[in-house]
Amino acid sequence: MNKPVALRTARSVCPHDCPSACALDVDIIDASTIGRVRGAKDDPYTAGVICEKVARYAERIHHPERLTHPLRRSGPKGSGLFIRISWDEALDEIAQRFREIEAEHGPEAIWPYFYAGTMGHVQRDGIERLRAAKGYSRQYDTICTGTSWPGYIAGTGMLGGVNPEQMAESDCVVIWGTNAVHTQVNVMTHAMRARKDRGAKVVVVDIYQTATMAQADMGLILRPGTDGALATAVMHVLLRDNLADRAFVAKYTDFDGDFQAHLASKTPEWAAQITGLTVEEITAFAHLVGTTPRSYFRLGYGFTRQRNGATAMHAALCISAMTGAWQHRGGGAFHSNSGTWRLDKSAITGPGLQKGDPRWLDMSEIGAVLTGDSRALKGGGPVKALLIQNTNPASVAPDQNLTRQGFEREDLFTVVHEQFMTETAELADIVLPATMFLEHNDYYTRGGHTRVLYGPAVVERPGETRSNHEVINALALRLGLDDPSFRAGDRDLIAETFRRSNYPALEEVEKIGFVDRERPDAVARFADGFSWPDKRFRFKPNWQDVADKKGYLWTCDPSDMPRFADHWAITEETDDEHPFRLATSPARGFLNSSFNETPGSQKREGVPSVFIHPEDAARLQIEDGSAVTLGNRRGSVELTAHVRTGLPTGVLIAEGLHKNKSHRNGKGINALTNSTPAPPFGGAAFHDAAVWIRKAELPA
Ligand SMILES: Nc1nc2c(c(=O)[nH]1)N[C@H]1C(S)=C(S)[C@@H](COP(=O)(O)OP(=O)(O)OC[C@H]3O[C@@H](n4cnc5c(=O)[nH]c(N)nc54)[C@H](O)[C@@H]3O)O[C@H]1N2
Ligand SMILES: Nc1nc2c(c(=O)[nH]1)N[C@H]1C(S)=C(S)[C@@H](COP(=O)(O)OP(=O)(O)OC[C@H]3O[C@@H](n4cnc5c(=O)[nH]c(N)nc54)[C@H](O)[C@@H]3O)O[C@H]1N2
Ligand code: SF4
Ligand SMILES: [Mo]
Repeated sequence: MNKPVALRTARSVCPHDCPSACALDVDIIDASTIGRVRGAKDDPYTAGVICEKVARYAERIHHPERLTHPLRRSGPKGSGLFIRISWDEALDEIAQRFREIEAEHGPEAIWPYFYAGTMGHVQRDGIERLRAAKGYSRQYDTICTGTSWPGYIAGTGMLGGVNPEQMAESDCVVIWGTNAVHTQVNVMTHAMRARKDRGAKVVVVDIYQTATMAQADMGLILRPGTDGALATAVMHVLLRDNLADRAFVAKYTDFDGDFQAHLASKTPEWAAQITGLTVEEITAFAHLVGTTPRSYFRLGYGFTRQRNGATAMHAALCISAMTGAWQHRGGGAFHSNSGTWRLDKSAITGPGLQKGDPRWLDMSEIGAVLTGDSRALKGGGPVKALLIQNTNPASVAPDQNLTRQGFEREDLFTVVHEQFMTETAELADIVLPATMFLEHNDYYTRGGHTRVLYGPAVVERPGETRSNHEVINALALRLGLDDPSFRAGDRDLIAETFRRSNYPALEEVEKIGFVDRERPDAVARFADGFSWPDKRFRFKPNWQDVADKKGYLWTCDPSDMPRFADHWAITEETDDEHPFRLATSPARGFLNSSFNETPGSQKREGVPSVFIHPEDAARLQIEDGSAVTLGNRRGSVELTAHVRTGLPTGVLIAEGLHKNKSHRNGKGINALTNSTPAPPFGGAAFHDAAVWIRKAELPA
């Protein structure tokens, strides 16, 4: 067959929850058909490179299983039996049920629930406007950034760092706790430029030999949840061997005798015991960053998905302050630029419409919330209705069996607005079909670079799909709300947001496709001081100050936390019954649970599998390809063993969120993960679970 010829190329933005926020060039074949998707060559961060799953986006947008009509459940919950209904029937029924529930139980019995399916602000966050105007229960956002952001802010005082394009000018790029080849391929573009052009060293810190580590000059494989020990030992060596930048430390940080005394016992020998690294590895890493002024610390999310993730992030970040890397072009640290956009989103989220002061329910604890845990419900009444957009909690949320039990409640009315019949949609009473990014208008931010990008509707939508924005507005009007924002179009809210934010006008932004929010280099590297009142970087974090800055809610007793940058031994430890530590690291072909429906990604990822070290496998008589069961107090999951080296003994890695039904017992990997909020402010410790493994009773 001949390849279809593109009619034109449209500029767009990848909407998915990946730090790269790539600028895209999309081949448009006809009014409703796309062809190849490519990374924009003229975008400095995208630099012509995108991941293969988005390059094949035609598979997702034109997928035969896309939802195209509203549906009403016609069998028991979760049976998958639905009948087609009209939009009017669907919206009338939702509005009526919401009104009844509100009348009987109050507005807090309704919980709008959303996350990051699209990262466009109008389509993602508009649900907040409806929530505010009705006084429905609030959502405390923790599932992704709950530990990492506070950990970073605890040091610098704000969420921003040196422009990641400068990785290309670094002499040593430290990729810490992120598998960038899988999760944000553009980090590799810039890091590899530095290596090619400048002979830069690339260091990767992870808990197994990832695809990213395979490209590194120095790979450090440590035991899960021990990054704080590595970081403090590195600082010990920097001080011991006179490699700390004493002048920087004196001028820019809160370094004092107490912290120095604290580090005195954090020897490489001490850290070797905890991390499983050798003294030589720890010392060599410290010497490398201590003698390379232009060291760039690219700190990821992965290592913060341990229960001690917030303190681990802070400790890793501290190395850059100890070496003074911040002063040098190509050096410094970076986690996310999400604190730099200076966007006033009130036109979208409607804080001025807020009714009452409803409770905050932690999204990561959706299982506990829906099963009536009074702590999770903040002492209030049960949740009787869910309105879900943009997320698939029946797959992605921790403690899946508890989550599912909640969704199966007969007295819970669940509405799911989706592109596909996900595990969550299958558990709904009403399913609404959603548009995709090329079918609606929005603007996008992500923490991985400096630009805010615009993505217009460029193809016709299939069937009766509607955008999130349209559904929120239609529901709001049916629920009697009359704010003009509920009659506005998506472009109106974008234009108004840009206006309130003192951005260029939408018409201007449309012409070039982006607004660059790059901050002057000196500002990005805190040359005038860090973002605390005394302008000093904090080795001694004050977590209450972090909470005050961001409105975080405490989930632990502050006095239980370490005083200084440290290793905090609170991960889920192994015992005789649960001798393995499991991490659920990301797969290359999937993005959380998105793309686990596309043929190309399914082919790349194969069956759900778990990596196990040859010694562990031999002891348990597990062979490569054996069907295995993993379990703990929360549940059990069926996987296929993949016996390989490149991970410590006692550690298991299960990459990716396969469909729950791709597992032999229909339970996804999150049946094993823990939803107890991580300290200090919540968050899900997805890579932190103690489990047992054995040969399965079910055949492979
Ligand atoms: N292909 C693909 N891309 C994605 C995603 C995906 O699922 N698939 N998810 C997207 C989303 S929502 C996000 S937030 C980002 C997240 O992207 P990342 O920042 O890369 O974070 P994670 O994917 O959680 O994990 C990254 C790495 O951390 C490692 N890790 C786990 N525990 C530890 C530890 O204790 N110490 C250290 N040093 N490393 C540890 C894991 O093994 C994994 O290799 O990626 C986004 N991009
Ligand atoms: N075990 C384990 N679990 C994890 C993680 C892990 O590393 N390990 N990672 C966690 C992280 S970092 C995150 S951020 C969460 C993410 O969890 P989610 O935000 O749930 O991410 P996705 O699985 O990508 O699901 C997004 C859903 O939104 C839908 N969607 C996309 N665009 C639109 C739209 O415009 N409108 C509507 N209505 N729907 C849309 C997609 O079809 C998809 O089903 O998962 C977490 N879960
Ligand atoms: S998923 Fe990430 S790397 Fe892939 S196109 Fe989207 S933003 Fe770029
Ligand atoms: Mo995430």
